[in-house]
Amino acid sequence: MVTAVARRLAAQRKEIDAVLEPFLLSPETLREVKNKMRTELEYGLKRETQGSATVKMLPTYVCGTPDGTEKGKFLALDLGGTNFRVLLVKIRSGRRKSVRMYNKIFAIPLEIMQGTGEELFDHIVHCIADFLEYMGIKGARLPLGFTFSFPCKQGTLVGWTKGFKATDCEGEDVVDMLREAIKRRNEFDLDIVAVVNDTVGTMMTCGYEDPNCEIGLIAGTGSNVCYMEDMKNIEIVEGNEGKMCINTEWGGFGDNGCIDNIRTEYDKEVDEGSLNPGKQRYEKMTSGMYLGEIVRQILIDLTKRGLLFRGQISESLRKRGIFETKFLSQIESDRLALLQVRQILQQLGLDSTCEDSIIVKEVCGAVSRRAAQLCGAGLAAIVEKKRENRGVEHLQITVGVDGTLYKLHPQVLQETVKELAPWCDVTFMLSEDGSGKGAALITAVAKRLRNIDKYLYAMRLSDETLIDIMARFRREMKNGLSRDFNPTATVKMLPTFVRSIPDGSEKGDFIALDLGGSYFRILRVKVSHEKKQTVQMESEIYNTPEDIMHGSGTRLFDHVAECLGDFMEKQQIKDKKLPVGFTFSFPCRQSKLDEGVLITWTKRFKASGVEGADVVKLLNRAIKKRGDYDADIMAVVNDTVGTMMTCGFDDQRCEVGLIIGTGTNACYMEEMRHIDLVEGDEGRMCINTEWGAFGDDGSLEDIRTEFDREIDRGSLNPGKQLFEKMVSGLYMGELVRLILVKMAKEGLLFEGRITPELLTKGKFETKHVSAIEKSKEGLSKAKDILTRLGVEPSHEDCVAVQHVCTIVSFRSANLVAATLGAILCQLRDNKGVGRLRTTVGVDGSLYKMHPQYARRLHKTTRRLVPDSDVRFLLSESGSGKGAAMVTAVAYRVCAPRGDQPCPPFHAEGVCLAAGPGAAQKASGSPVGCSGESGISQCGDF
Ligand code: 0WK
Ligand code: 0WK
Ligand code: BGC
Ligand code: BGC
Repeated sequence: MVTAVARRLAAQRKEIDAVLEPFLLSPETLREVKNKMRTELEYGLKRETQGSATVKMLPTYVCGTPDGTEKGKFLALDLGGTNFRVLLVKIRSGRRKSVRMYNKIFAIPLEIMQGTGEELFDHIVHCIADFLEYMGIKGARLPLGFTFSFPCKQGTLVGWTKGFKATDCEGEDVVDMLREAIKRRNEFDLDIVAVVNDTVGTMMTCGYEDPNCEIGLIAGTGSNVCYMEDMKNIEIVEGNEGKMCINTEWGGFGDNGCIDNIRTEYDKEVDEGSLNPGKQRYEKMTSGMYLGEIVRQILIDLTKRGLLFRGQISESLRKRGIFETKFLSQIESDRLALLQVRQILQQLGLDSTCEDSIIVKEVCGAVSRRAAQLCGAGLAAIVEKKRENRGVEHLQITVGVDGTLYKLHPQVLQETVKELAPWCDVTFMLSEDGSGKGAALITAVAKRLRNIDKYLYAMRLSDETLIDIMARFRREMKNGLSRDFNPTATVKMLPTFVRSIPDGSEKGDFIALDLGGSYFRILRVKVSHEKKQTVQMESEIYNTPEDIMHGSGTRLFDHVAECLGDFMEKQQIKDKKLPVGFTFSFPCRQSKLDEGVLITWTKRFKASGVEGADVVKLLNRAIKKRGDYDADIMAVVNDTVGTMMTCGFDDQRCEVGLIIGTGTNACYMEEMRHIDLVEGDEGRMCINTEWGAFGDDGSLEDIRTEFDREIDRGSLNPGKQLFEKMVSGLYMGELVRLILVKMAKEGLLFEGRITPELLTKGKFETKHVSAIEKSKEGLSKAKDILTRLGVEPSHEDCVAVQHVCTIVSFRSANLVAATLGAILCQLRDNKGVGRLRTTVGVDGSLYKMHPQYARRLHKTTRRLVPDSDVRFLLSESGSGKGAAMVTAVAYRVCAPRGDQPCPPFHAEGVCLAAGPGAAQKASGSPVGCSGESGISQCGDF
């Protein structure tokens, strides 16, 4: 008898073990789950796989954790967990740093959760009204932070989870739905500033106490985690600097079947019976909403097998959802005696024996333990990723946690993480105050940045606007090229008489002058031709004092001639009359290569008596006046042209020259047939656009801001070079300073402190903008720079100033991309090709020194002109080499066969276009060029 009972019990035991065995996950299995989770995390971060990833990795645009300077009064809503809470959060910063919260919990009836979206948001607004009434703050238009614990992409609901299924909400903007409901009620108004996920709110709440908290975990009704990821790993968001919080939405892990090997038939049962079958599979194995159901399914199965409740499946057991999370943990907790378990089962309408309660307890334990282990495996993948991101051997990190399930079973999860991520020392910090506090902290930061955005809104240019500016600039180019409109055109499209880029046959010994950028450089350029064409350069930088820049033209050119004399002395070539190429980086009208009539000064120069004069003549006069050396100025070129030629030396595709430095400008190879101002239709000529003057006719007024107008008013040439003043390095730092002064005056920065230094023009330089936008050390640089301006900046101030720098420099890169885009379209159409392949030679301190500028420019250009393959080639050696190349070409063309240099050269336009005729037409009379010398290489490639 006894043996028969023992055998039956043993058989029962065996059968129960078999049922529960799949819930006992081995360390290997858990490690496998961790690795699979890691793979899915990476998929979600990558641009090409993000679309199909099951773990969505949603960017939250939260780029920092609290730093204690947040302050103000905020309303917070907390929807999506067990309770719907409305909170009033008062945050104090500084020495009396504190957060006080008042909240009220409201029920969300099932019919509201699963009714229409309108009903749901009306219900939410009804609760808010009730709360505002209760707090006596109905009239206060408080800023609101909305914890909305569902997957949202930039505020748009991706899909409902957990118990929610309200109609007409998926794909809709949550803020809009709430705003409409508030409008419908028309009783109060709120300023909805931020929508955050509960994991993010939880991380921020804990981060307020522990700055090492960079992960937020919810193990509650639902299951999810967020963490601070390095921007460089987030491909779908612009920018590489700093971090951003990613809401993983790991609940969807396994929706592609990758963990089907551990899903049991009970899991499948629960999924089929859920509101969203096939979705949130991982969540359905790990979160409070479903664990009870899994237990119930197992109990039903065991009962059907006669192993439980005497094989009787009661009505109660058939009832979905009877095993709430709280019962689960009560039943399985060791503190509860079996009798009490039976009482709970009794309460649930389940008549049980002692054995039954032991089995039920076991089943609850197995299911919740597996949930905790699976959560641990997922979390281990995250902390391991953080360790790699930081590149450290051993990681110390805090995880902010919330959720009813976690609160009931913390150990197993922590042990699993420890086992699977042994190199990580993880502190679990239970969020005492829920995510409402976190939502209020985010609102405080967002409100601040938004106020800044309010100022800078006009500086954020959409692609639509950029494409429009591209079209406007294209029109200006056309006007500049046309004989009729050129006189009134703002973009002067100046012919340069450079007809091609170097073809490798240039050679000789040249002097190059490079005036107009940050430095005045004089170079000796030796182009030789052993086996391969090589270029040797030696150079000197000379200072050009402001009083010379602003003095008389005579003094300026005497200064240039003096420096040249000094250079030739040092080079011991005072006895030589070397051909000189003169890079003169200002708008000059030319009728031939060795003539440049200055149209107007730009940038820092204002020397008198030069505008309207030929700078070659002025320089020759200054040299002659000295009488201690002689030089043959054979070409005057713009720095854009010099840059194009310098890069053309290495890349024959280079047909655009771009400068983004003290000033900004571009040149490109235009078809002669489009250049009305120069005779002839054959071949091409380089056009110096002088795009700095774009908008001088008011055509950019719609995008110019009050700060741009202030810059212009305070400049050497008001009303001129308006585009340049929105873009280039001479003005960018000052633009930022003016914005900071205004924001400080409005109390948005430095607690309203304004110091004499901050009020001093030019005190905030463009190099400061570049330093502050540097990735890792940007904020500390901001602190140094702002401290030197005497404003005692808070961390928040530094974040805000970095934000201002980013928006100002971003606008610059976007505007240059728009005008460059217009030139690329012109080249594409000129060639009549569907897809343009070309190279842009670039130079200039802003492009070179600013950490993000080049990347942003490249990216926007490719977005604006998608049907083009553009290579950006940085000019390593400046435009001096290019000027020497132009001189070499001019020299080569007019040099008689053999190496005797030809007499001083006054060619009217060096034409290398195909066929002898071209030379004829260009100059009208044959001047030394034979017309047949190696021309085939040039013309458009
Ligand atoms: C409390 C947080 C709330 C979150 C909830 C999750 O304030 O934002 O949604 O925890 O836990 P649950 O209530 O779902 O167990
Ligand atoms: C270096 C070139 C020079 C040009 C300058 C522009 O050699 O011709 O004017 O770049 O950059 P900036 O010095 O104005 O930043
Ligand atoms: C939602 C998440 C949320 C989690 C915890 C999941 O169902 O998709 O957005 O964070 O539940 O509440
Ligand atoms: C000048 C251009 C020059 C550019 C870049 C502008 O101010 O007008 O000629 O190319 O600066 O240096």
